Amino acid sequence: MSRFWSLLFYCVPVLATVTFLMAIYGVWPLVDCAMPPSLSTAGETIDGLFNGIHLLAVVILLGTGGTIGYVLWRFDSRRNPDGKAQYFSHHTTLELIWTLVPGSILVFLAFYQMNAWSENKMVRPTTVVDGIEEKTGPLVLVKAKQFGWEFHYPGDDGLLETADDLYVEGLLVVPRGRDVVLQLESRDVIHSFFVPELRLKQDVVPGMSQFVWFNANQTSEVDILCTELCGWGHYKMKARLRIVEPEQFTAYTDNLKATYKAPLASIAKYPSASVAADVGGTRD
Ligand SMILES: [Cu+2]
Repeated sequence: MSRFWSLLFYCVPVLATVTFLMAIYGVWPLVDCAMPPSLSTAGETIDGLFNGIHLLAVVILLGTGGTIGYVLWRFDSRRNPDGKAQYFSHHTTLELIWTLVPGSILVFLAFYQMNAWSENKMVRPTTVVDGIEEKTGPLVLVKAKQFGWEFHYPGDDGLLETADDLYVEGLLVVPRGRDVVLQLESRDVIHSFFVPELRLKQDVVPGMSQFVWFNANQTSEVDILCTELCGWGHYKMKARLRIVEPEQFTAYTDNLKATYKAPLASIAKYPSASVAADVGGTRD
């Protein structure tokens, strides 16, 4: 009976590894269970790191799991009815090995991924303005709230967080082939901005302005998800990301400005509506 239990428990890591590998390589029935194809110029680097670290973990798991499996099978009570376990309190050489080997792997990974981390998380892309290189300003201000996303674009002044900002709920439109910087803010609780196709994920914390950036290498339309359990409606906190050609993006923002102003223009035609305009204030 002890052999049965040993095998049963041993199945857990084996099944975990097998299903994980099946998902990564898209083996039926786990097709399309892993990350979707990348739409970001950083995708190759990030996926390379992910797959490399994953492969390393599989090799370590097979090594340690294989050793445990062999010991369970080779030295069980049925094969060794008179066997007695050897007792020793510690083993310096073994302890050095299992400290130094994982330690050096982690130190290696820390240095190996440093450039990818700094390019994607620490050092914001720059733009040259009047001969001076400066940090690229945010293209869109993203405001997360229970349970949706607002995307604020600059108005005619080209600046965010001014009175003529325009905002759209649930749809983020950005240009392809350009460094896009987003400013993330929350209106209430902690949310998390996640676009799997861009390999981009960032917690959105109330009271903080955070910047994330990407460069999309093709046009597409994908989901934006919240990956922080932010309340009862967390499951429905979604939006769409539409990546368009740069000229389509300009047309989109121009159109946004034009349609946004339209109601005020029509209000001006009707004298009685001017009261409403006074109460509501001007919007630009
Ligand atoms: Cu949320």
